[in-house]
Amino acid sequence: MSDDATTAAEGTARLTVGQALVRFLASQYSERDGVQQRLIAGAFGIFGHGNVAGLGQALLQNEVDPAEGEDRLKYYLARNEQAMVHAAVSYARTRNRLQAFACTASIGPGSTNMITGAALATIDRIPVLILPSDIFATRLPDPVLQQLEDPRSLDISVNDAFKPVSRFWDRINRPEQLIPSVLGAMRVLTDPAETGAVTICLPQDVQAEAYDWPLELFRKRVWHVARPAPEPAALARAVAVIRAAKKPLLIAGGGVIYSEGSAELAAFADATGIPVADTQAGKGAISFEHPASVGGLGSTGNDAANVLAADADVVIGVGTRYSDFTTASHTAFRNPGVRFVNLNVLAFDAAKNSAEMVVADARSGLEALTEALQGYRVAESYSHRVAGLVADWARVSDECFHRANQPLPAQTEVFGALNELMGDDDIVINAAGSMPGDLQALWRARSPQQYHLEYGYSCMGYEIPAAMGAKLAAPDSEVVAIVGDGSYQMLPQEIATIVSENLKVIIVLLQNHGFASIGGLSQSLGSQRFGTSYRMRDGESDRLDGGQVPVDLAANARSMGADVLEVTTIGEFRDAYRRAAASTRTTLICIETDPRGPNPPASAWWDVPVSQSARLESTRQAHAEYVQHKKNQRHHL
Ligand SMILES: Cc1ncc(C[n+]2csc(CCOP(=O)(O)OP(=O)(O)O)c2C)c(N)n1
Ligand SMILES: [Mg+2]
Repeated sequence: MSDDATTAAEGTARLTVGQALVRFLASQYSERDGVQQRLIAGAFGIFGHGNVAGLGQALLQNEVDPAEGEDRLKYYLARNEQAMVHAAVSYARTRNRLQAFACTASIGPGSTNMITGAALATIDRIPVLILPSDIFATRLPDPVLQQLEDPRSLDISVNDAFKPVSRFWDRINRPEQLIPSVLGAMRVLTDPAETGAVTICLPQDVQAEAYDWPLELFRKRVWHVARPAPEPAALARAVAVIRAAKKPLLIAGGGVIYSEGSAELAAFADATGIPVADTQAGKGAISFEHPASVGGLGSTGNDAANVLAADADVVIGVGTRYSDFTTASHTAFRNPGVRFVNLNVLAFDAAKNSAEMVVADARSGLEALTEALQGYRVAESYSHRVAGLVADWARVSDECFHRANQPLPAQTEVFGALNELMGDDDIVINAAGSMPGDLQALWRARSPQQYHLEYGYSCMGYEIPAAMGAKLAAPDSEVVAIVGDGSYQMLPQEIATIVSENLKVIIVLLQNHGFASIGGLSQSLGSQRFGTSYRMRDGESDRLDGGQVPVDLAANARSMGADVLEVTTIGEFRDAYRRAAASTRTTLICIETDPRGPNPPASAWWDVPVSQSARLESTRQAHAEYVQHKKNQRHHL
């Protein structure tokens, strides 16, 4: 952090903690590559007794009667606290982590509703500022409504539950504690290695307490988002490993996109011929049209990437955290001598799989690697093999995209239509269900922004609020949330927020009356799809195996102000998409799809443990298969 041109003002201002926080947040900026922008773009919130008179009053005053020189911190009224954190995360991700949102909630349930969102942010390494309200610092009226009372310690509140899911956690028990706290919070939000959920708990009395703040606190501050360069010795070690490689494979993770390193990745692939596979967060880091692009890798990856991974002698992981889906639960890399080179801004990730570590920004690291690898190129024969595998998979993808399944369309046909109809700068959003797997295997991303899959936390319900966040971040892009009927029923209510903000998004609802994903998984593990489809409880069997539940999700979306188009065929879906794209209003397109797929052919495994002992024959069989798969699992030491 360094000082901007503004001069330090003299004197103090008497403000409440809430007012000081709002004024401070409105004057924070981020900077990378010479571009400055507001760090905290706005605040989502839901008020209750914990924040209505503290932070709520401060946001009101900021909106209607700001102090001289005080910038606006725009307030957005969400419908659910978990959802507003999802929206905030989606915003920050779409802005490549250079801008974030604050989220304010009341004490108790309002605040704990945000824990899921905080976990998602921290796991996905996306900045979000979480402002839970907290119990009275004075403790005079204890126990207040919604207070957890811990007989062992009066210093514990429900907000302590944010600690394991936050990269920074603090509680402001006295006004002046706010000063080091907000400075620490901004540092973590803008540190690419440390970023995630940043939580500052605000006791309800302290929020309203006045203090004489040094005016200097509110001057414009610019937080420089670093691009650490690789250490020369580490670079040399990595280069030596790569130069010896005959069958290398690069894995592009989300870090490439957040560092805006796509051009450098393409230049690296051009120069070296090294094939590039992608993770859920990294798809689009390289265009699918690039000759080195081999697409999705791992449990839900495609055959081309997985065949290359199985054989690779050197795996170069760039900006990836190597989730189990990427490594196929540590069965993807089968070459006995395989070695890893990891380029990551976070040493924790760079060290995975006993790699040669290059701790650096993805973009500056790729640039340095390309330069240092001059003269190195994979053999022609390897490039031919890559091209052949990619062409084979393209044929499989085309089949999945256009299979004319009967009587219900396969969801892969919906994805094919979207992939063809959406523009390069449009954004497709998804997070959970059977869809991420199909999308990872099939989607042909043409830009770093187009493919927005939340697959670190894979949180059902992320999609609709995330569409709002992405639309706020990229107003000129069409934003399309693909949502399963299960996910829809988790968190549909931000449609009302989207409508009230005059935002236009498209929601594609895939109705298959339950969990195609977990249903299929259940069957493959011997659990017979138990409890995975939405059925009425049957009076006679007393089980959930009656008729379909008569829930009308289209009517639900309509009730919140969305236009709704209900279609049955892929032809109708294409027409509906064109209508939705041409409209200025938020539109939900509902289509019933086949819960049994067909899905793209699987080429890798995922470790989900099967009961070691069971009376059911289906479980015993599945366990026998499981034991076979486990044999392929390995440590990379
Ligand atoms: C919040 C949350 N709860 C539970 C899960 C576990 N889970 C993963 S997919 C899934 C079912 C998703 O159903 P739906 O949205 O209809 O998608 P489909 O499986 O039918 O494609 C469940 C319960 C999850 N990922 N997130
Ligand atoms: Mg479903």
